[in-house]
Amino acid sequence: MNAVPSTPAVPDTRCARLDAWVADVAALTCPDAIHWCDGSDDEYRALLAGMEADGTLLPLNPDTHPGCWLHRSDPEDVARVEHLTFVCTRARDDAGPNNHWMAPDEAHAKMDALFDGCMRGRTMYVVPYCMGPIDSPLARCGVEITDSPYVVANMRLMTRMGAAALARIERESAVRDADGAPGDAFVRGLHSLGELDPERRFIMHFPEDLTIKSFGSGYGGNALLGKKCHALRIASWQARQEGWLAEHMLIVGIETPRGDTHYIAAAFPSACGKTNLAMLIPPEAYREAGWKVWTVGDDICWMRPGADGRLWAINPEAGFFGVAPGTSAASNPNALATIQRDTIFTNVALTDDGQPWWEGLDDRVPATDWRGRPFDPANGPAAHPNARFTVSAAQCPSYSPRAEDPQGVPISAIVFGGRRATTMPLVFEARDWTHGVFVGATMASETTAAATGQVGIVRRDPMAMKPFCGYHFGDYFAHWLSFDRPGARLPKVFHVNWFRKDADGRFLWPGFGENLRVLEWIIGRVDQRSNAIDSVVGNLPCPAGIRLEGLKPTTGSSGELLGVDVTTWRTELGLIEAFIESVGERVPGALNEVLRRMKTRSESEWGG
Ligand code: GTP
Ligand code: SPV
Ligand code: MN
Repeated sequence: MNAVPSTPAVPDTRCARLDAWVADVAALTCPDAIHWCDGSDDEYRALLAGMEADGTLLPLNPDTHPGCWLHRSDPEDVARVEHLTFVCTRARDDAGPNNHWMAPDEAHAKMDALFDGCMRGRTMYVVPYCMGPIDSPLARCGVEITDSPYVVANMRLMTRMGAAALARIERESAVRDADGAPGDAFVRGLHSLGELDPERRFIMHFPEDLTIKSFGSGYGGNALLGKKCHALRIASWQARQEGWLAEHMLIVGIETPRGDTHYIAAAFPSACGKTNLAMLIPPEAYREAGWKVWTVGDDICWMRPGADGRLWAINPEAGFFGVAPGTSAASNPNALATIQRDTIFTNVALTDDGQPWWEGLDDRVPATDWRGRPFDPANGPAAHPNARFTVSAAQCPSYSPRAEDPQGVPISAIVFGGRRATTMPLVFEARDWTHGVFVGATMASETTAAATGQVGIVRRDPMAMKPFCGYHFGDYFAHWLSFDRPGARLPKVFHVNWFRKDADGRFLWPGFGENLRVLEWIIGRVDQRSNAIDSVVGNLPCPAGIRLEGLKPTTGSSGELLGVDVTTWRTELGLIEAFIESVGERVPGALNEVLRRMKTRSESEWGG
């Protein structure tokens, strides 16, 4: 057991609904103790000390990585499990073909049977948290009940957790009660590690009741319920009802030499470069000219139209749960600087002097792999390919002062992108909002290690939300289209692909910091400073539109990188059509119309 002092076991907040729920959960799960988290430093220190004592956390080298810890998860519990993740709406169709569905009654019964008595011998933690700046009208609160101190520690880094969040919940609940409004002012999340048995692992969402139940996993998105479960699956449902958007997007501010800052929101699927783009360091010539990059968020974006018609966005998170492999002084120096202290590493390797290590960091040879075995290349990579770091965003050198702004930041451009070895050019611009929604709705990407299952398979991943949209994709596309209304000043929409490869499998584009060259063209389009060529696919940069000087010559010609190949695009249009059909009749007619026009035009320009 750990050394965290327990506050009164009897719930006594000023929110009767919260008290009643906590009492019900305690009666079901039978914990030995209940701890209400206040989010204080003392509490955090005690949690860490308890986990060090029972081996859940190993301290890392205090000279090189003060306040840093290693957690080794169960080897069968290292990524999100999409096939065990359900959306449980009363009407099956509301979950859509994009979600696994179970009837709410059946799902509750199944989960409650698993939770029955599952916290015997354990402490139950009650974790009030706020997604977004605590005083922001765009922020939303939740309470996660969990028996994992590792989850509590991660939630403290990833959210605004503790007393201030509870006070907001109490205040908002009182207002709701006074108004006689139905339902809760907070999202209820119940989580237990169970026995970590992959056969008894489920993540269930009840968006109609703002409720999440997750059993049998201690891994990130399955267990830190504020993140994907609340801030994307439940929030996307709430956002549709309330007229906003909850998206799998980074938010980055690009300050130009003229002194203006454009905020860009970008949706790339899991492990496809959001953290890297959010923390980008400009190439030297750009730095010298005065370009600066400000990180607002690296994974989730909540945005809503403001009084001025623009979309205003907040990052609901307070920390980064980032992919470790591939992070280096060359690829992402800001991330590397962020994680030198007070960071929890999960499933990384260790050097012989107790420093965290992963593939792509440097050319040292690790002593121990992610499972704690002596490193042997015959066992595969030393760090798990989905090894992660958890760290407070405030430690990031490029963290934007605007990240804490309760009003959020205005979005100038929305960028969609994925991992595509072929077909997709480096960048193109959508013709208008409807075409932009089409581009997002039909995007695809090669799968990565962030979810269990085969890696490298091209699948449609609309708006990078395939695993995260809490309702029917057809309704989701219609919701996106609905923002185009009188008075709206919507962002321009783009698609990028950093991952195009040559015939030998090498990336054609250097990526990382050099991606600013593409963002410069994008900002130029927003400011009406850069030109474009109209094509079937969308607006492409003019040959000299993207500054390539100073780049190492890549293996491909710029035509291969920037252009559109007719044969592969004909195939792509066929795949897009099949996907749209698979989503079914809830797909808005406007998207079918975009496809029809693209096909007609491709026939006349590319030949039948
Ligand atoms: P989630 O946290 O899973 O949602 O992922 P993410 O989109 O934040 O992914 P992240 O930025 O951590 O990128 C993951 C992988 O993509 C790492 O292995 C990076 O090295 C690689 N990567 C990121 N940006 C680029 C790029 O511009 N070019 C290339 N070739 N690889 C990149
Ligand atoms: C992702 O998989 O997109 C992540 C990591 O950001 S997790 O929180 O585990 O979902
Ligand atoms: Mn993500």
